[in-house]
Amino acid sequence: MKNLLFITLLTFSALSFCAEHEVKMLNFGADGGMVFEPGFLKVDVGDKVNFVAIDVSHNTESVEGLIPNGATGWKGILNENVSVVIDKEGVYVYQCTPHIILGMVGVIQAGEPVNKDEIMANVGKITIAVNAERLTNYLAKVN
Ligand SMILES: [Cu+2]
Repeated sequence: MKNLLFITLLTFSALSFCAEHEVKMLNFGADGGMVFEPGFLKVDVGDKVNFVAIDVSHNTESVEGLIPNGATGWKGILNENVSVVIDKEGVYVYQCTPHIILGMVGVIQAGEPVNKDEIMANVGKITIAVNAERLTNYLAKVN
């Protein structure tokens, strides 16, 4: 009986396993000033992404129209750690709202990039004055 319970628990934990990923909100990182690190992340549907407010004055917010159809967006407040479960397959673009103008933007790919064409068609709506190549580079990693 004890063995059966043990096997049941093992099976359950194997089925419910989802990976967790960390994205840091930083004043300075490998890609320059005011960045998410890593700025591009590839995950599986059901994985959790933990945005960690290492430095102050940052947030994370999914960009309307630049996430998969039917996906749940998110909007963190300044200085807040946010955990997001990625619930739909596709590409997600997110920003730090006060620093999007400085190119503080990130991309998450979950499974197949089913909405990449839509993203590429609409990404020009984001206004970025500095470090605009970051978003271009992150989107180039989507495949
Ligand atoms: Cu920021």
